[in-house]
Amino acid sequence: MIDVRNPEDGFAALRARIDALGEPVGGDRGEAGEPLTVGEWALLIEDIVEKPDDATGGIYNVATPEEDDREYDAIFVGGGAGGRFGAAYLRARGGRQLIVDAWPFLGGSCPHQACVPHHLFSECARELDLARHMQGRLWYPEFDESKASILGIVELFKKGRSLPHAVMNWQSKQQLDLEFILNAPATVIDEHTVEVEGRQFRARNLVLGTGARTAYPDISGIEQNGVFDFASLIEDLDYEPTSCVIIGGSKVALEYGSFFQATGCQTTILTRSPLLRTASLHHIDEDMRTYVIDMMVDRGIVIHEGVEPLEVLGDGRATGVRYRGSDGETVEIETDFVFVGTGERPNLKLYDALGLETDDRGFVVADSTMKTSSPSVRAIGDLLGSPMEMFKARKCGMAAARNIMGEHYEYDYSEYPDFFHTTYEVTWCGLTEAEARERYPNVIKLQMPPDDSDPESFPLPAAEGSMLYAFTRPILSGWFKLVIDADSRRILGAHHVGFGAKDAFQYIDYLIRRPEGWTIDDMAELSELFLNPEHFIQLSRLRAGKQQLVNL
Ligand code: KPC
Repeated sequence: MIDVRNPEDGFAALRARIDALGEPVGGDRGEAGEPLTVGEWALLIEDIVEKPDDATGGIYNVATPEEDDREYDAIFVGGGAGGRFGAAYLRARGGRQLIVDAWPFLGGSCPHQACVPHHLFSECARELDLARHMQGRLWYPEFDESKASILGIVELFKKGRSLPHAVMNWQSKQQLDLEFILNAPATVIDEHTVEVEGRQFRARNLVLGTGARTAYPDISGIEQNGVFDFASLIEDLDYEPTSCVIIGGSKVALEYGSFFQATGCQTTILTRSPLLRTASLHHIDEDMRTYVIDMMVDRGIVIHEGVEPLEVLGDGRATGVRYRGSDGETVEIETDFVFVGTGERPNLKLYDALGLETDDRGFVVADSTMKTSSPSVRAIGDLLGSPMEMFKARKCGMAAARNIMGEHYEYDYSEYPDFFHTTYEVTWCGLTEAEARERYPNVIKLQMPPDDSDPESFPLPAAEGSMLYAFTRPILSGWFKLVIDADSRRILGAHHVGFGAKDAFQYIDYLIRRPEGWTIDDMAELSELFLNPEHFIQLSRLRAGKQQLVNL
């Protein structure tokens, strides 16, 4: 056990342990009796993570009865995005909270195995794509695939991930004043009680936020070495893959597949459902889908849709995948690297004692206040199903906290801006063109490149991140569409493939979903920071003078 709250009590031993681990990054060393610095937290976390059989026990930041003797308003089981943000909100409202997490850091899978490495990989994919495309031109050397190592990039991430973890612990303790127990699994005893290392903690409410894990398909050979998901890729990869077969067509499959291919690892995607038409994704514009998939194929990714994976071949180590193609024929493909991207499911074993209602896919059922079938238990984030995105987890946590603190607050996450990466950023919100035409009689669009152009020679869109493509092979520089109801002049949907526009979609989504909406005329009033990556403002201004709106 480590108590990081009371410097007088056992703290010297902790600092001695940290001292023995070396210099913190940047020499960020704290004084005796002072709280741990970010650098010291990083050393401690890395030490624990690197030793799976570590006997350190829980890391406690729990108030003494003298400091706070109130009953807990909530115990957050899981200190990932949902738990941490929910706990912070509840604390900010004057409540008392406790987070319990089995990992030695707060922040959950995001900084450890999921969003943060994914963003690193997607940035590498984008850089590698440009370097490959520009090779031999300007100052770009011939592209050397041997230097674009999946293993090397995974190792780079693993070497650096303790620092973001450390920031989460430091911020939660020093700035947010949260109570937590880390590096110790929780046992849920009943709807008010959690046991940690033999000690029971009671609260008015439990908030469950332990996330989801990849759901492997039940096919022979899937448990062999050489088969990975987004989490085990980080923890277990110890060789350089030479080719990749991805089983599944989720966002993760598209994103990691684009990364693997960009490094030069020939990647084949085997998916039952057509890509980007899975039920967990909504509002995928058909033209956007076409551009995304065409550009993946352009980069050399092989995509087989409508197929059924039958077996991972190999004798303890994957050597190939056997699948039934869309024509019914059985096919074998050789590979030394199988990646599973079939979506995620929660593990609810921890909550057996609660008997929670679940849906037919195994997700917890909760109402819009996050309340489960057990009235004092709320569930948040990926436990509830899609969208399995950061904003939803964090806002679920906040919604749970607000309700626990006596406010009636409903969170509806049925509509939201969405995104994923290939070698591009793909971002969208609102209605597709087809959905808009079903609901409104007079729909127009602003689109680049326009339908009747030759995209190979049409040099827009172009902005930061796509200029070099625009001046060498214009079709690679992106695609976008703004969908507008010509009668009300309201913007109904926005769809973008390119670079640098993702942030705008956080705001566009909010604006177009306001009761009063957001019109082409409102858009034309904005001041574009030219070349603005999504081009929406200037194109709106070019058309807004027209009483009868038409396409552009
Ligand atoms: C640095 C960062 O935002 C990635 S890790 C986020 C974890 S948390 O803040 O708890 O949502």
